[in-house]
Amino acid sequence: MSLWKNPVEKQASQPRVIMLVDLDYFFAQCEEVRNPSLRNKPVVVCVYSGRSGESGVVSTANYEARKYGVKSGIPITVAKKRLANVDAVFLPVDHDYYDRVSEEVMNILRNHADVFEQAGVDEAYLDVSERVGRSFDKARELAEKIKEEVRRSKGLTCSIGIGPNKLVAKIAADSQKPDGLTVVKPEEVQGFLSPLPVNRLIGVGAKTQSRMESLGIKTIGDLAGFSVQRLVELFGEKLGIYFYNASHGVDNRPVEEKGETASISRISTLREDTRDTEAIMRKAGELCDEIQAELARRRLKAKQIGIIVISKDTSVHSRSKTLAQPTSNPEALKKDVRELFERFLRESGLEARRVGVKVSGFVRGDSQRRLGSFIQGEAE
Ligand code: DCP
Ligand code: CA
Ligand code: CA
Repeated sequence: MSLWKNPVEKQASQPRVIMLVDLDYFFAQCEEVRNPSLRNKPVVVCVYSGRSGESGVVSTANYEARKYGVKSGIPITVAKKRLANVDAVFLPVDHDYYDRVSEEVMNILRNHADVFEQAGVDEAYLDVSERVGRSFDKARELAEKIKEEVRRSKGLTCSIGIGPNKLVAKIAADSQKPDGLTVVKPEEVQGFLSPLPVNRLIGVGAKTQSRMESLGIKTIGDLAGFSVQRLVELFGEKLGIYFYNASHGVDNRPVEEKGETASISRISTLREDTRDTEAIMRKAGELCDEIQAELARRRLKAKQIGIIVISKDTSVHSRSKTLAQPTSNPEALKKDVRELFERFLRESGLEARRVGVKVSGFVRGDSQRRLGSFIQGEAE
């Protein structure tokens, strides 16, 4: 089989420079930002199951609490015991707040990437190859700048890993926390990975780890000592080849903007209930401007545009159309939005209380590549 003859996929001919930015003790750090008097105290963010006062698990804890062995996933009761004699603070999760902070940080990060991929609520991959001229030293400077900007504007610390691919960047970010910055140049990859325990590789859970241990594989270096044929015999073709590549620090997955939302929408309440197109357009025009700013920031154009009308009786109505040309031009957006509202007012006798504008069917501003499909969520 051809895969066996040349199992290690070559790294891309042009070396890439990939960054993984991960916010430190994220939910707990958000709580510290909201209430600075929490700093220096153990802070435990909890998912209360609601069954009884203290049933549930720890979502995350700040580093002060981690000194006492409190971490994600342990029961709240256990955390309370470990912090029994300490002035610790237990708080319920507030996802809306963390999501807002996350979005603001992601907007900062996105601005520093050639290609941006959000990989979780508190982490993102940035392909910065072009903007640093493929220099790892320049990438380190950029990372320091990013850390400073996130700290200055949001009050948050993060840990950054830089490597020639996602796999190395992620492991590098994890290797020094909190407030870490770890750069692994291509020639340093094998030396960096070899001493680490195998379970630092994605896909090596407790079961695989104990299986590997019985084969004498404790570190990533041990794994790298196996031939690909042997690993395929042991773990099957797909996993065997993956383990072989991963243990040698090879990972060709691109950074992709697949996490991008499928639509951007804004909605707002009118001064008073109305059927007047001009009154509606004063509000809807503002919404178009906000959407245009968001499209510009993400360097996107939209191919579908829609309006939402919520009437006095709270019923939700929508109209949408596909544009001949993708656009991010605010005047073009407003013209289509006006048409859609006029159509709605012709077809319905209702008064509008809240109005919304939504765009979707994104293509990149500089090409026609389609990014997401149109999701039609509203009831007619
Ligand atoms: N999270 C959770 N339950 C888990 C793991 C995580 O609710 N078992 C939530 C809370 C975390 C957030 O996801 O704040 C991000 O997870 P991370 O794994 O990145 O962990 P933290 O950011 O909390 O800590 P670290 O400083 O180790 O990154
Ligand atoms: Ca984190
Ligand atoms: Ca994370």
